[in-house]
Formats: sequence, structure tokens, C-alpha cells
Amino acid sequence: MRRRFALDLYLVTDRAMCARLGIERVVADAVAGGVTLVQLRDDVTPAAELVAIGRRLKALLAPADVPLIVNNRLDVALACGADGIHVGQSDAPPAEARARLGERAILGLSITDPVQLGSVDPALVDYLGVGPIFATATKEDAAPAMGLAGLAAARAATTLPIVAIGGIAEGNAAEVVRAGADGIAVVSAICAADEPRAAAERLARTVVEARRGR
Ligand code: TZP
Repeated sequence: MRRRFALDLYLVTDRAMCARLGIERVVADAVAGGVTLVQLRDDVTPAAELVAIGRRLKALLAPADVPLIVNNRLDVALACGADGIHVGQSDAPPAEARARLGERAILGLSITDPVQLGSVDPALVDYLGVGPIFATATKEDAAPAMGLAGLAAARAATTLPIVAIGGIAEGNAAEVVRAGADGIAVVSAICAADEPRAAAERLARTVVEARRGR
């Protein structure tokens, strides 16, 4: 059986943006504000150091029952006891990630264009990270923004849960949910906020209200 998760407000960490307050403080504050899922995303920190960070985050998230997902790095995910893994189109294939992490793990896959949905096995993958929806300066090699129309096309083409990502902030979160996203994933809107907890509270409220009005 898969571990339970909620995509409502999905925090993706950024090493540089979290440096001011420290990643543990950012994550703890964000969860206190309503974040429902946390992804440790870091392609530069050496594995041993990232495993130690992952273990500390796991311990911090456990009382709130918020799962920890590791981006791309299967070995790190396994070693720190993460609840799941998120892979991109050019990372390890979902079948390999599933085989290595087991049936309980949460497995997310990035979709940068709705045409990629044709090769997704819904029995393997638990949710889709769809984006970038809007332009973002956070990911240097991001694909072109697909806009709300791209998100709506993805929504129409799959029954898998969708978390939208890319350029999402307080001002546009509601329209993203109205276009069919089950939740929103953000980096800068929380990691670079002066007060991550207050930012998370506002975003979480926006998601809930937008879903109610759908
Ligand atoms: N994948 C697609 S866009 C993106 C990732 C990791 C970065 C999103 O960052 P932000 O700051 O929320 O726009």
C-alpha cells in the first residue's frame, strides 16, 4: 500500500534560497503554515551531506505526518528513508525508481509537455508535476512555460493527480487550481519569502478557496 499524501501545497527546496534562514527552519515554518508535502531538491550537495539533511528533515516532518520526497537522487532517497522520489523526463525511468524504492514509496514524474502523458504508466506513477506553467527564474534549464492552457490539456488527458509548478505565487495560485491542478508546487514563493510560514498560510488558504469555487 502506498503512503498517504496530499498535493495541496508542495514545497520544493532550493539550497541557495533556503540559506538565509537554514533549510530546517524554512521547512518547519512552511509546514506550520500549511505545506502538505516537501521535496528536497539539490543536485550539488555531496550525497553523504544530503543524506544527513534528509534525515533531519524526515525527523522534523514526522510529527506533522508530512512526507519527504527526494528529487532525482535515488541513493539519497533510500539512504535517508525518504517517503518518495520525484524524477524528471531525463532522470531514472519510473520503473527503475519504483523497483528500487518499493511499493510504499510515493513516485512523482515531471511533465513539461502534455504529449509526454502518452508514455506514462499510471500504475507506476502516483502524481505528475506539470510545468513550468509560468516563466520562472528558479530553474535554469526549465522548458518553455506551457501556460494555463497546457495545464488544462494535461488535466483533460490524465486522471493522475497533478501538482502544477513554475512561477506560481499568491497572485496566480487560484487560477492554476481552477485550471485543474490538485495542488501547487512552489520554490521561491516560500523559500525566498521573508516569512515562509506566513507565505505558506496565504498560499494554502488560496488553494483551498479556489478548489471550493471550482
Ligand atoms: N520545475 C519546473 S519549474 C521549477 C521546477 C523545479 C522551478 C519552480 O520554481 P518557482 O520559484 O516556484 O518558480
